[in-house]
Amino acid sequence: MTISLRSTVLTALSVLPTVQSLVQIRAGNTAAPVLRPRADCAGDPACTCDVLRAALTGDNATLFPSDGPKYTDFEDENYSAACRLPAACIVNPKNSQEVSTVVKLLVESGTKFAIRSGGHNYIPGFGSIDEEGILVSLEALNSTVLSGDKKTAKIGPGNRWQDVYDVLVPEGLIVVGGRVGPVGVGGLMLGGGLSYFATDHGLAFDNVKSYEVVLADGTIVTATADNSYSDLYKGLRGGASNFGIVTSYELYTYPVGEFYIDARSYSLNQTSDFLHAVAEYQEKGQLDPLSSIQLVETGSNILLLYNKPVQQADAFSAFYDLGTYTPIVPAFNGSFLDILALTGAQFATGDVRTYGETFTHEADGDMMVALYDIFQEEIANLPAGASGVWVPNPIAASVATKGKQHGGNLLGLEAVPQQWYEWFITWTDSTQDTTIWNISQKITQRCTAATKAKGVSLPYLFMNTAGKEQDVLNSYGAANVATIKATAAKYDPIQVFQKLQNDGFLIRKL
Ligand SMILES: Cc1cc2nc3c(=O)[nH]c(=O)nc-3n(C[C@H](O)[C@H](O)[C@H](O)COP(=O)(O)OP(=O)(O)OC[C@H]3O[C@@H](n4cnc5c(N)ncnc54)[C@H](O)[C@@H]3O)c2cc1C
Ligand SMILES: *[C@@H]1O[C@H](CO)[C@@H](O)[C@H](O)[C@H]1NC(C)=O
Ligand SMILES: *[C@@H]1O[C@H](CO)[C@@H](O)[C@H](O)[C@H]1NC(C)=O
Ligand SMILES: *[C@@H]1O[C@H](CO)[C@@H](O)[C@H](O)[C@H]1NC(C)=O
Ligand SMILES: *[C@@H]1O[C@H](CO)[C@@H](O)[C@H](O)[C@H]1NC(C)=O
Ligand SMILES: *[C@@H]1O[C@H](CO)[C@@H](O)[C@H](O)[C@H]1NC(C)=O
Ligand SMILES: CC(=O)N[C@H]1CO[C@H](CO)[C@@H](O)[C@@H]1O
Repeated sequence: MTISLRSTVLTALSVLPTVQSLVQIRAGNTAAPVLRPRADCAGDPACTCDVLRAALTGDNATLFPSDGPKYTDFEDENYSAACRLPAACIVNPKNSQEVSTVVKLLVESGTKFAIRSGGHNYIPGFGSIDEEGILVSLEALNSTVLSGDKKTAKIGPGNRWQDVYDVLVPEGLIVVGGRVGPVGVGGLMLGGGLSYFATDHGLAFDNVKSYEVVLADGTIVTATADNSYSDLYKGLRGGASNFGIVTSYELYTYPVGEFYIDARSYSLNQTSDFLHAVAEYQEKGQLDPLSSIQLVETGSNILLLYNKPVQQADAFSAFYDLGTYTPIVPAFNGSFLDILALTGAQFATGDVRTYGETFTHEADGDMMVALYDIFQEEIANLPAGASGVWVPNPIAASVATKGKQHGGNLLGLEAVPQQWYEWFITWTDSTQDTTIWNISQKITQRCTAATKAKGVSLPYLFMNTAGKEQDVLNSYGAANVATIKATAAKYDPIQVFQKLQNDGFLIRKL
């Protein structure tokens, strides 16, 4: 299907007149072109693409399908192959002024668009759009600049976390960001952001000092906790892409030294004991804010991390007590970059399609085992070539209280130990998409029903791992939804980000 859509676009483009004759009218003697989008650009993304090609300068600024491999290199950035859609063109603005130019032109011409930072969201249509619209790729906004006093860093949304940490860790610093190197900054920061420092510092977006945002009218504003855009600042701690395009995140830095790093694999026969150990860790070990764990894959692979060089950490006694395991690497003291080296290689892209969903429950070992069994039952129905991955994320009560201490967010989190699930299915054959979707729905329905039946269900849905039709914003509670709506009404009164944005966790869907 993709190929025939592409050739349709190619054919359409080949009959268009040249760009310059359409759009550049010079104003007096100044070199700057005044852009006059043709009135008949309305509803015609290819026409708007021509206007954009004239407006943005430099390499790869506007790429058409007819640009061949250059275009496909940028189309293919998405993590899930199901998200590689053939946009009419891809624009790569180089700075916030160019993002502003793009927004103004999209609005004037009424052209549909999608915003993409790292492309790791795996819902087709969120960070991607087909030939009915334009993909605004923020990849070129990829700088990481440490402040003079090194207390904060300004980070472009187009960065991958690996590049951010490569700059900061040699300075003895980290920011509260992603756990896996190739993941994008822009989307992760909007959804909250789960790091190895959540117990100690809260979510990634609880640690933002300021946001630079391009609003619907093209103005570029900086929002902080106490300037005149403090409501926008607060709104962005939950309201995601409902208000504007974030062009920079200024994050607080924290000192970092060596970590205790222990990557282990327990036998699948021990899964029940292993999941109970996770629950026990949440009860006791996780109270130590220097500790964190990451479950790596279905079954019992785990990363035990301690933010200090130690021989062993009492926080992990529930795991030490489990007995036999296979070391993935023997425990060592290493740098934060060593952790990324361990996790980064786990995730294949290429032609792999990915889809997953989320749900939340209060920490409870027996519940975890029952849910794992449901997942195993359901993925037994997957078609050939597909497989499932089950990842509970243990969240400490302090994630909610730290968020409050850092000014508060709009997620409506309860201060109790809890599990945020992230499970996903990978496959390659696109004819299996509907089957996978159906099985995914069943997994979420059955797991949610089981947590409700036991009275341990929590309403919160983690945006960063949520599925297409999950009611993420409503899971934050009515008062927080009202705040998000009021913020959107104030900063986007003509509803550009509702009417022209392709998809997302948008208030138009509530
Ligand atoms: C292998 C892997 C590991 C992961 N690890 C973690 C983890 O450790 N912690 C965690 O919290 N999450 C994690 N995630 C989930 C991740 O946070 C989401 O996939 C997130 O969407 C990725 O951000 P991105 O910039 O790559 O996404 P994109 O797909 O580019 O964007 C996601 C959404 O945000 C919107 N958006 C992006 N940038 C902007 C912007 N600047 N302004 C306005 N809207 C924007 C997009 O339109 C889209 O709707 C992981 C995902 C994968 C696949
Ligand atoms: C333009 O894109 C190509 C990939 O097709 C890449 O090799 C090149 O480095 C890009 N140029 C810039 C300035 O990003
Ligand atoms: C940042 O983006 C520019 C322009 O797209 C590219 O040339 C450069 O290689 C990127 N830097 C990193 C660290 O990815
Ligand atoms: C797991 O259990 C099965 C069935 O009880 C047994 O055959 C197998 O040897 C066990 N494997 C390990 C690694 O203990
Ligand atoms: C890490 O360093 C500490 C302090 O030097 C040391 O006591 C400990 O044995 C080291 N841990 C490992 C796993 O090597
Ligand atoms: C998916 O579910 C829908 C609705 O229940 C059903 O009509 C359809 O046949 C299912 N498709 C597949 C491939 O399982
Ligand atoms: C960033 C990334 O993973 N790009 C890959 C996308 O998929 C194509 C094939 O479909 C690969 O060639 C790219 O390397």
